[in-house]
Amino acid sequence: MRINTMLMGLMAALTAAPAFAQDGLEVIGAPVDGKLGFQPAATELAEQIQWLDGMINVIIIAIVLFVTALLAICIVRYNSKSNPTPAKFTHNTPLEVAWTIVPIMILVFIGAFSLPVLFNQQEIPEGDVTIKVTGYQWYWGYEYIGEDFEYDSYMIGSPATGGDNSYNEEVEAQLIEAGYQPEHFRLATDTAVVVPVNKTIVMQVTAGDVIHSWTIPAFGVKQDGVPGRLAELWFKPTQEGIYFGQCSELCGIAHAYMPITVKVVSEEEYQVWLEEMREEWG
Ligand SMILES: [Cu+2]
Repeated sequence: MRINTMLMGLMAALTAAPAFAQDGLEVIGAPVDGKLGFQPAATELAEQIQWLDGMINVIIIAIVLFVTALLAICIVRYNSKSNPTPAKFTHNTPLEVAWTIVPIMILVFIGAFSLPVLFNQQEIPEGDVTIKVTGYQWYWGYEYIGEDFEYDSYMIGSPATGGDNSYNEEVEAQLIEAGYQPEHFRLATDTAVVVPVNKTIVMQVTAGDVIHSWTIPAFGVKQDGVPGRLAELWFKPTQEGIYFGQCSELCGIAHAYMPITVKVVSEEEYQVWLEEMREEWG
């Protein structure tokens, strides 16, 4: 059954046409049905996080195997049948020292690798582009700092785009029209965050009503937006494409319907987009 499902998923993945949006951008950061693991890493931060996850997983698996083996040895060798007269000692100092020091060393080892990643995330560099994002019930507002425009971003299929948060033919038509595929329902938005590739983007994250959370998994970033506070995150996307995220802090009845779409474009395309926005809103 499980193998069947996996095979079917594989078949679907092999036969599906690559998802190209209207403007020639490929959808890179999106959840895929039945897939395991992370979305492709599109920033150095995401690469570091995914490497850390893999490394810690090796340690976890080794510990699980070791403890399971100890348990199995005890069950087989020291049950009442094979070991009718148990030993009576209660202490073994070298052993106790070892099982205190070894875990400390493992934790220090993990910390030595995870803390630099944490600092890299949390130390916000000077941004080439700074965008203030505000979470609302249930959409996102974007303000490009230093520019005269700001705009809101609604899920395609939400009431703001004439839908009722459910999927129907009209929504499908809107998705195709905007350059997405039907499977991008609940991920694609009517307007997207547009940023240039290989540039440092700083997002100032806040909220206007309740707590929301802005994330793009493929960038390895996630930050709660708290009303009255301004938090920051940063990323430097290394690959042009379309990336999706979803509000990640339960914020009310339509929490599932306020996705995030980021388009990473070339510097030239970004400048063209900026000009268009300035003309439209300036
Ligand atoms: Cu939300």
